[in-house]
Amino acid sequence: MKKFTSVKDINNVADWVKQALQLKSDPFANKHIGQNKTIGLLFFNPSLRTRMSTHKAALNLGMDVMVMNLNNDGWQIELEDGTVMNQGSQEHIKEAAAVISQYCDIVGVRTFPTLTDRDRDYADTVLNKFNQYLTVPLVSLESAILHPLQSFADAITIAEHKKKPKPKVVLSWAPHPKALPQAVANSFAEWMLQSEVELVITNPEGFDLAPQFTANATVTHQQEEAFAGADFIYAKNWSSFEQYGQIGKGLDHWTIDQAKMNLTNQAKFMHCLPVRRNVVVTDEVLDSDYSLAIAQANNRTYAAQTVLLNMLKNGQ
Ligand code: AN0
Ligand code: CP
Repeated sequence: MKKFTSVKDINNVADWVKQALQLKSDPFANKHIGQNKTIGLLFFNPSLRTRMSTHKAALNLGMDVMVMNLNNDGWQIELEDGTVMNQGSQEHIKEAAAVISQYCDIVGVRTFPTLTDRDRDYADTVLNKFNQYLTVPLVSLESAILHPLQSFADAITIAEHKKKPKPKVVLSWAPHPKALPQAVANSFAEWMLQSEVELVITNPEGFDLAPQFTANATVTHQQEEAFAGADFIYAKNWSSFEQYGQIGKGLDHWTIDQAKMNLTNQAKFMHCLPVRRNVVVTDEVLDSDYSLAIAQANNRTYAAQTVLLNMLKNGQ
């Protein structure tokens, strides 16, 4: 496996979830496989879960880990070919990726979108330039448009907690004061459409996700209608894809609270974290015993470990 940047890089979600649950039950079984192998984790943006869970996954496989915060500690990287580099950028991606490939056997990259230039963001330029110039396998640690390690962990969590073969899973938009990427939502939709679930997406008008990730999904602008009979409520804010990068105004009634959860089939509540309390979701829901947010974060380790194990076994 040369790259893990989307659900398209794996053949079967259910098989991968099974592998992850197997690893979770015996996390140190493959401790020898990563011996004398190094993973480099490159961050252009902040992270708690992705950084620590991917690090832990690598340690569980016996790997060495190098973490680099590229924005603060690295040279400013140029991505365009043929540029006269007499402005801000100090090092071209060609050299940076070639050098990093000598130090690392696997590389992870986190990069957020601009939320101002939709074409550039949806071309996933930073991730794809690394993919082009690295000579070792690449793991997305959340790109401008997708967050596959998160979605994989979410699929594992749903498999662990579902009470019927084909649960109703609702992805609900929720309010947020700042513009956020669509990556988590795009990716969750993409993975759920490849899973044995009934996916319903609910968001205000003007917040429909990119059709390339949501084709065949049911979309409704009526949140309460969507919640009826739901087995899982997955909350997430995203800024507008249509009015690119705009945030919602006057949409506070989209906050997820107990009254809305009462409309569901005793649904579990999910969120990728970090979450703004009493904006996205009320304390009562997040602190309830049906919230899976902390369990999802735990499964990030086993999602990452499954991906890294496949790369170590079949990466070349
Ligand atoms: C990011 C996002 O929405 O993509 C990362 C989530 C994993 N969230 C924030 O920036 C708050
Ligand atoms: N869920 C998630 O990816 O969290 P971090 O941004 O803290 O890594």
